[in-house]
Amino acid sequence: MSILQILEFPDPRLRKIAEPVSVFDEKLEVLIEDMLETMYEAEGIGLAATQVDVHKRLLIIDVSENRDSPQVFINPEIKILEDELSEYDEGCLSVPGFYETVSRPRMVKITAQDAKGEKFEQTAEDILATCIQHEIDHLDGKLFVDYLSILKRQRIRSKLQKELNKSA
Ligand code: QAP
Ligand code: CO
Repeated sequence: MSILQILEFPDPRLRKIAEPVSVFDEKLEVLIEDMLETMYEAEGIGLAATQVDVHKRLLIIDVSENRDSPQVFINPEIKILEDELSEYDEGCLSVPGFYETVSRPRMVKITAQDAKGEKFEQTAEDILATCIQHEIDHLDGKLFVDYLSILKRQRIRSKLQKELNKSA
C-alpha cells in the first residue's frame, strides 16, 4: 500500500471532470486501498479520486468515530430527498487549514457501485449526506470554497498559494 499525494487548491487539476469507472479490476482495488491509507493518514473523513489526481468517479468516506467503517462509492449518483438544508463547517484535505460553513440538502439517496461493480442504494442524512455531496462535487471539479464569497475564496487561495510557493 502507498500514501498518495493530495492535490491542493488552487491546483487546476482539481477542476477536471472525472470519467465513469468501467473496469472493476485488481488495479481499482489497489487504488481504493491506497486512497483509504491516504485518507486515514491525513485524518480525513472523505477523499475523492480527483484529489489524488486520478480522474475517475470514485470516492471513499469514513465518518465513524473509530475510523473503522470505510465506505466506497463508485459512479455515485444522488437524489435529494428533502428540501431541508443542513449546515456544517466543512473542511477539505485539498484546502488544508480552512473551515467554512456550507449549507446542503440534509437527506439524499445515493445509487452507486461497490469495488466489485455491484450496484447498491443507500439513504444518507446529516454529516454523511454532506460528505457525499462534498466528495461528488470533487468528481465534477468543484470545491467547497466555490460556495463561499469571492472575497473569502480569494483570501484562502492567496494564503495557500503562498504556502505552495514556499515549498517549491
Ligand atoms: C469533507 O474533509 C467534509 O484542513 C472531508 O488540516 C469535511 O476530510 C465534509 C482535513 C467536513 C463535511 C464536513 C482538513 C484534515 C480533513 C484539514 C476532510 C486538515 C486536516 C478534511
Ligand atoms: Co474535499
